[in-house]
Amino acid sequence: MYWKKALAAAVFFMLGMLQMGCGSSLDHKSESLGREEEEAEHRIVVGFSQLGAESDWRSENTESMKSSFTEENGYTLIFEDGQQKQANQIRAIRMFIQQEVDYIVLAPVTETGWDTVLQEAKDAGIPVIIVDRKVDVSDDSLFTCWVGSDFELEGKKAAEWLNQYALAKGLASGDIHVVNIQGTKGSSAQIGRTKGLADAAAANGWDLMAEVIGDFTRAKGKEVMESLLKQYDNINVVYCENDNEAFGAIEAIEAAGRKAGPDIAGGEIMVISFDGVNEEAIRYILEGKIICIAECNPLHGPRVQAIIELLEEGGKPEKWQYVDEEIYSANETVKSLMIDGMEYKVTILTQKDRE
Ligand code: GZL
Ligand code: ZN
Repeated sequence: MYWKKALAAAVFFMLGMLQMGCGSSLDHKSESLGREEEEAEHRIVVGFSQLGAESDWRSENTESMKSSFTEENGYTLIFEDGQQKQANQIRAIRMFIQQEVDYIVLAPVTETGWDTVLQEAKDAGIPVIIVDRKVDVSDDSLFTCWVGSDFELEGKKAAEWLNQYALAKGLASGDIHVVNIQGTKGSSAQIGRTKGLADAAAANGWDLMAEVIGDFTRAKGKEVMESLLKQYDNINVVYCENDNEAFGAIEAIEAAGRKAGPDIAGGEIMVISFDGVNEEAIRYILEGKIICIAECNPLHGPRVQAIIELLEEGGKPEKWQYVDEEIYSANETVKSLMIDGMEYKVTILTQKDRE
């Protein structure tokens, strides 16, 4: 009876399909789960202790690290925000050690106080890569290598820009009345940038009236500038150790009825800054509110990834890896700087840089 046979065959076939179907969907599920676990096993686990989220620079730096250490690139990133407190960063490093990560990346909030916890990482056989600011440790073998900026050079560039500007405008050095709104006390960026200005002020005979901590934040920059304007009526240069402090300081300058700009002789207050990571900073430059910015490059992600890949292949990365940086202005008075025998061209920004 053909149709019965055909029906039986069809039923048998259907059952088989179902069996296959549900079986394969079950297999598929456990297979894909297994594949995921298998891939996870093979991903390199990186514990990143970021110091905080205090500035635009910091956000760009975090973004650069997160977009480098993705699962697609073969990594599992464990990200910890230290909220600008060293104790939180030390706790995060100890957690990474417990989790037996493959690498630890540390962006240290300040330079000192890392010896003990870095020794613990070394004893656990976990390489540590330092990014951005430096650590001041008794034994440099406590970290594999460092990637970041030459902060003192950044300070020298900004201060030399001011020196060339003053000379070009015929400003007497005694007529430069400058205040420094400093970054987080004890951070490499603060130490280097503060030294750059202080050495130039001493060498050029400028009146460096105050050095006050602004902690790299907009709020603190504004607060500090308000009190400096109450304290001194002859400030004509404000040296801010990052853009967020400069944005705050300019708010305070304008709230006090003054103007941020290049015309010192006309009573304007010239603002010098660092970073230059985003649109807002470029806008301030184009408006002349910030007269020059010594760039600070936040994009450490790809560099750290290359270091880890080199280490994975048994290679030995350079111990100190400095990133290249420019100096920006929209003011054409100063076109290049000579510092320690090296020439640095000033990048002159124009409206077309807005696009
Ligand atoms: C510099 C970095 C500084 C930035 C600030 O590399 O440490 O910290 O200049 C940031 O904007 O807060
Ligand atoms: Zn495998």
